[in-house]
Amino acid sequence: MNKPVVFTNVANSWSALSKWTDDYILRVIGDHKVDVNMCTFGKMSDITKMSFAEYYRNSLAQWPDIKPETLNQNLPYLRNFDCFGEFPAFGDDVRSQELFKPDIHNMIVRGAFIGAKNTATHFHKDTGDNVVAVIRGKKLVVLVPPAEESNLTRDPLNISVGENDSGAPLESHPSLARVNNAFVTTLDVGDALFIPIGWNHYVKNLDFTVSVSCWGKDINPDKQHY
Ligand SMILES: O=C(O)CCC(=O)C(=O)O
Repeated sequence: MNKPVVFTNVANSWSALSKWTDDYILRVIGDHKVDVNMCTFGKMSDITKMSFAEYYRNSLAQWPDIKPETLNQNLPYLRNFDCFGEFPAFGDDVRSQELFKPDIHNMIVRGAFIGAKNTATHFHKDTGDNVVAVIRGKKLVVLVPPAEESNLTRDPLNISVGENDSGAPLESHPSLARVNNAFVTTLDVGDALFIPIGWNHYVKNLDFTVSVSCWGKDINPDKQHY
């Protein structure tokens, strides 16, 4: 399948939804050091290490010590955190891997994205099919089909789109000015979005959000499924 699909409420039965309380997450991960992107709207390479507990508590509190005028440039974001590899106790709490067929996707990679309201990930495309599932919070996702990739203008310093932004409508956003068919959706707790390989996507957290991305890859390049 090469079209995005929203699976509403698909994750409602996963134990993560009830089990991953602040107390539980902080107890399991605690002061483990994590790599955090310090400039959501700047260079993706600006990474700093901090304790998970410090990161998580500040994200919940919307980073009270960062000055509001620099908040959008400096909002830290913990992306693709290997919580399943580092903390096997989380392993079965999320079941998005079961949405993939092992004969097509013979390698599964999972990572958590945990961020304050307004944290975002620039337009990019993945190296596998992806299911993004929301465990807590709400996400805005903008998808651009492969046929429109050359119409996308990548402007990492000016990517803010959607709710609560400067008010510019999506169509007039500089990155999308030449795109004819962008798809926009919001994902609530329990929802999951299938993003096919090759589709560029921009993702923004509309609240403090915990989500899990699950990539299904085909590591035999001779097989063609798409
Ligand atoms: O949740 C995010 O901020 C980004 C997720 C994403 O882009 C992905 O899983 O490829």
